[in-house]
Amino acid sequence: MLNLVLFGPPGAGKGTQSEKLIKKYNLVHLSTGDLLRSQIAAGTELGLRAKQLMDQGLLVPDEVVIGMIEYKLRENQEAAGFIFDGFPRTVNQAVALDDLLTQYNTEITTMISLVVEDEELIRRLLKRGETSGRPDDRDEETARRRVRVYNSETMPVADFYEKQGKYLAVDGIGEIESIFTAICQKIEQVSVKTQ
Ligand code: B4P
Repeated sequence: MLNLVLFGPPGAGKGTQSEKLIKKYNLVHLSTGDLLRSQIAAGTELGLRAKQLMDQGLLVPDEVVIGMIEYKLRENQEAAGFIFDGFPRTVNQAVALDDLLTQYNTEITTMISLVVEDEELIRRLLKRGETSGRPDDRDEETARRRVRVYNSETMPVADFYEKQGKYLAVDGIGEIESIFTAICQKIEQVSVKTQ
């Protein structure tokens, strides 16, 4: 099984690259951002609570996102593997993910971290905001808050995987296609090693 964590700050290109990776490796895409946005669109109670936090650029509570991932893993037990996009975003979520995967006799294969400097992230988020209609992309203050939250709450997740020998960094600046090629090369190196 190939289980990837695609990691990186908001706007690093996790969603963009995930779309390409799921096709190439036949993986199930689990994006907590997308799952939360579909709860908001459906007007559920969970969605309404999540929206208040997401619109401000803050993280949704761990138990909410862990519960969503737990449900999706149960629903996709026949999958060839998963790509976790935007999850885990805290060390608590990373611990919970390891526990959940152990229950299914599997584990994270590797974490790929997309590295992009803060000012480029702000530029991308505000550009996406011109067309996406996403409230969390609309103004600079919120975009900057999201990057700050990433640096304080999410960055420690990289150490968590580094200690397990599973951290791989990829430069997230450049053409989408060349970043995709660099990610695939990392995945293939890891797959050869684990065969
Ligand atoms: P997410 O949906 O995960 O959103 P993201 O960080 O903005 O996106 P991503 O990195 O995928 O960017 P994309 O490819 O679209 O999270 C949204 C919110 O949900 C969070 O702030 C939080 O509130 C909540 N949430 C989600 N998961 C959570 C969790 N686990 N725990 C708690 N809360 C959680 O790329 C961005 C833009 O850049 C696009 O416009 C794209 O076209 C462009 N782009 C991509 N690659 C490019 C490149 N190489 N060059 C130039 N532009 C590029």
